[in-house]
Amino acid sequence: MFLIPFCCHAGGTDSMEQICKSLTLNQWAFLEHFYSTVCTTTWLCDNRAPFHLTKDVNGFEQVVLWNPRGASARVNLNGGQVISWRNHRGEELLFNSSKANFKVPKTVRGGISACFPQFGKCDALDQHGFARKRMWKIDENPPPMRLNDSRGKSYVDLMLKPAEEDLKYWPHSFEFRLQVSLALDGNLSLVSRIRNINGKPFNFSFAYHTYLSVSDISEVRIEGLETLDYLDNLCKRERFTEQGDAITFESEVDRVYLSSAPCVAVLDHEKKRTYVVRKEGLPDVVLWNPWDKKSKAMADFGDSDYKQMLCLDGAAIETGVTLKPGEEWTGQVELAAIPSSFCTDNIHPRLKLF
Ligand code: TA6
Repeated sequence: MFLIPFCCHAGGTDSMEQICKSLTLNQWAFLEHFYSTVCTTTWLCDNRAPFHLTKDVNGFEQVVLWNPRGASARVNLNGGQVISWRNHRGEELLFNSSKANFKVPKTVRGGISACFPQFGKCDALDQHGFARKRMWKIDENPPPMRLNDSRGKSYVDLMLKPAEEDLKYWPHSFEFRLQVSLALDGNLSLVSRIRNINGKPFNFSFAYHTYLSVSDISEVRIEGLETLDYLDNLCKRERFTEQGDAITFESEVDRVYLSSAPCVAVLDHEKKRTYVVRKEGLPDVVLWNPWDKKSKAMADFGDSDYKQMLCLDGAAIETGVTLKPGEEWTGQVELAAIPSSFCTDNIHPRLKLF
């Protein structure tokens, strides 16, 4: 028993998964007690569970987060990209393309990346901005967050400042702090804080480009976007109103839903799993599936990969965000993956508020 926290701390990731699967309920109860008392007071005085800095198989730096039940998340310092989120059974919840290239330090097609300072491709900036292409640093001493309950969470704080090259195309100084955390219940949260340290106001758009793993896209239903207006990227961003009940997929979808409620659910019938995405500071939602034709046109995407994924991004796109000098913006998402013996009416009580 006592080995488990130490495995976690020392980064024995594979054996940790094996050990977690073999634990009885009583052992879990003991472990939780152990974490909330002994570990947190002897290792870290702020009650957080430790994170582990490691290198992936290609030698790139990666942060591993574990929770005491065996859920985990992996964050690449390159791109500040969350590349994996697993539940306590070791099941991967994020999609990574079967042709994703992990060998070069660039954005991997999959996972979750923060798109900043633009979502899409409007001007000289790269598609979805440069933040996901830069090397992030671990921020050892971030300013405290409003209402941040770090108890029992495993989390890492990352930081990005503009490179010389970025200022040529987007001449605004900023500090971008990203906290990725894994809670005791296995929920994954990303909190971005972007501060204007420029002499002038600036405007940006933003999205957490989130590739969720699903069993079969034809069996998936989205709830929480009914009756909303959306911009259709397949029709030159023309504005439409969603007519149907829950959204299902039968062909390519590439839309920005405007001003949605804080909760959107993805119901995966085959897996009997529901993802609930809760967002704050992010009025819009991007929904994307490339379907068969576009899949074949993407070099780093398998021809049939579209069947096992969809992107559902909490975003601020239509009006973007304007920050005056010295101002800071916060945008966050919390992702939960819960069994589908669940109805939409229960979304709100089952998820704690930010
Ligand atoms: O709306 C989502 C979208 O912008 C699509 O148009 C598609 O291009 C997709 O994102 C791809 O993004 P990625 O950066 O993952 O290639």
